[in-house]
Amino acid sequence: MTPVTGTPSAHVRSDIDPFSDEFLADPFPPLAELRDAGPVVYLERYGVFAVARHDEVAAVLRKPQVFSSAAGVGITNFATGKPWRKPSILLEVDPPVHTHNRRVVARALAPRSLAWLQEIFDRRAGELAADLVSRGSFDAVPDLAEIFPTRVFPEAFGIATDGRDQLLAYGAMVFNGHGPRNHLFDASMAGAEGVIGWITEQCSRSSLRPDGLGALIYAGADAGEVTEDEAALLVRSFLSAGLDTTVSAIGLGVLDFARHPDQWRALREDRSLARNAFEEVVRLESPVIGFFRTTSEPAELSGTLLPAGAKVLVFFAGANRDPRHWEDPGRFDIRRKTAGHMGFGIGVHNCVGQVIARMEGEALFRALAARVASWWLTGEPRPRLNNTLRSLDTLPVAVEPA
Ligand code: OW7
Repeated sequence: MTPVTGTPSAHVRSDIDPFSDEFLADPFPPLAELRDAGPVVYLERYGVFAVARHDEVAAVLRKPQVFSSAAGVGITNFATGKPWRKPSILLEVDPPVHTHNRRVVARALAPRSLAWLQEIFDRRAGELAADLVSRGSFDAVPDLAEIFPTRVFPEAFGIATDGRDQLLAYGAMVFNGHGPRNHLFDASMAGAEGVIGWITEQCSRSSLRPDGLGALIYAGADAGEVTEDEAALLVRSFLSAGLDTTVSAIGLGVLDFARHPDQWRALREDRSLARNAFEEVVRLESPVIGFFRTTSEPAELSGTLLPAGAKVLVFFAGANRDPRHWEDPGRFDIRRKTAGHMGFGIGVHNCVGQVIARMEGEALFRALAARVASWWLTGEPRPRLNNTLRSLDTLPVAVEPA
């Protein structure tokens, strides 16, 4: 089953398991090990290759014709294994199909559609921040990180606004679904039928408010660029990738600030740093740990020969803390030059929603900076394990009002 017959000996082998609970709870020490082991490492346990250095991550992502997404960007090779859901026509495709579909999606995210979003985000961020400050202490995961994106995204996109639980449950399935069929995947699939039914319903034209971003995807169907079924799948991409990712970044960002009061003070003194602060959180924390590519032909990568049909795990989280590229990569520095980080990926598949993600993060950090003088951790934060996403399960905090 593993397409690695004739494996060259040039690459190092490792028994690190990137889908174990220990790895997912804190991936950075084993990622450092993988970076130091070599530019390309063979993961014996799964019969896949991995890259965790900045240069190799960038090199793979810049060659989509050799390092293909069409066999899936999870560990399952669609040539030999069955995807758990109908493949995404945005994420799990290559050019030219990808180029065409992405253009339809990108139109919905054009800047002219986004000016009114900033207004919604700022207003909702202000309301939420004021409410939390008045409470004094709360759990920054369910009461903040999970609330904000699940409130503003459905409002902006034009779907039902009471679907928080379904949206988060679906995101957990989608991101666990890129890993092996382990206990995390199985647990996230509990109650899948109802959740998938709800999501599928939201993807139909009739569920989308005509003034939301989602309706702009169906404009592509009206123009004959995609079929009605394809438009529904493109909407599904937004509901798959647009919630848990921002929830994760916001939760981890609050934790970063709680642990680094000097950085919070800097943001309070100059709120125009909010945008770069969010970017630094995405770099430092890498909500998406990594995705796979599959070689479409034998390929050379930093002196290592990869056979055709090989899965390569591309660690964004490794690249984002590679000391070969970053100065003091583990330091949270909201003034840092963050350009070149891989938190949104790079190349043709780079995050199509990153403009919205940044707008959400910036709006929330800015609103909090205006109202929160300081953060205290009142309990131990706990990670929420997922095969592809880093996030928190609980983050008990108290805030001192500004
Ligand atoms: C999709 C953040 C990566 C994703 C993730 C999961 C699903 C999809 C996209 O982007 O359905 O296109």
